[in-house]
Amino acid sequence: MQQYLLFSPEVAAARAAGKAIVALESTIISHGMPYPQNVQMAREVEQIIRDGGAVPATIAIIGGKICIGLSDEQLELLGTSPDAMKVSRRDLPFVLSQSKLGATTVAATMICAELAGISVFVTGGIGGVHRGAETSFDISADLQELAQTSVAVVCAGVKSILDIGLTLEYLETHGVPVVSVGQRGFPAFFTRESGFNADFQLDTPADQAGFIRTKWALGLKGGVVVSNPVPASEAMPKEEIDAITLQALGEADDQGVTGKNVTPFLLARIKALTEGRSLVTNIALVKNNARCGAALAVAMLTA
Ligand code: PSU
Ligand code: MN
Repeated sequence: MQQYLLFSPEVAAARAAGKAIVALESTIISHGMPYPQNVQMAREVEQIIRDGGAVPATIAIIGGKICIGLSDEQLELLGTSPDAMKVSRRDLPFVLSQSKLGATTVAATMICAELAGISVFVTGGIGGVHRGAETSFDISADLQELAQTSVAVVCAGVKSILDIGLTLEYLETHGVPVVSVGQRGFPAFFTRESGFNADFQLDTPADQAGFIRTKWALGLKGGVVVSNPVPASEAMPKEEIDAITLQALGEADDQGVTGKNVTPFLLARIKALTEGRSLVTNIALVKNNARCGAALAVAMLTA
């Protein structure tokens, strides 16, 4: 597997020095946000991680390699290429063997991070069980990955475009612990509360790192969801986002949007329907997660 990995000079140096490294996904850049905010967000998030004492490793598939750590030009390429593929677990062999440009989802980024020996990964929101999954069968591969791949994923919970209750049930069935930071409630991405609780509240990076180390030391493979609520000053009004989510879901249904296109469609529609305000919140919560993830990665070194 190592033959497919290509480390950037910054990440290679961090590995050699035994520094804390934080993985970042690239679907959020190519399919989650519009240009140029996507590339600007990616650069700022990387800097927040550096300022937090860790080294950022944004992951993507370029030129037949799993790139761990990207140059400015590579970030720009991902942010501007309309043909960048959204790559989940099933797509990895195709993009690699065909030397396509691939942006990795939470699932694929977890796989690549584990291969690269990186145990902490920061994103915005994870995929989950979609509303109506009992007929569509639409359950994100992110959940299966959390069940089997040993990487801690720092996120702001899951969006209310998903069925949050069923997502938590699925994670419980697969033995994936959901930890929350600073509150007991499990956050709903744009808002701080979802109406559901996380399994465990662990506020300090040392406690989070101790929990994660203990899970893996027991031989309990798989991920941990570290859910970090959006700062109150940046959260969206719940009534507004709920109404807009319903409208976007209706439009997806009417237009027959299915499969991997569902999540990008909903994100783009919510952004348009909120006149860009959802994007401001989205960027703020990713940055907030970057601070949390950098501190966690540093704490993992001594846990
Ligand atoms: N949630 C977001 N922004 C995103 C995604 C999810 O707020 O960009 C992306 C992530 O890459 C996640 C993927 O892994 O969508 C899930 O897609 P799907 O629902 O098709 O599994
Ligand atoms: Mn899906």
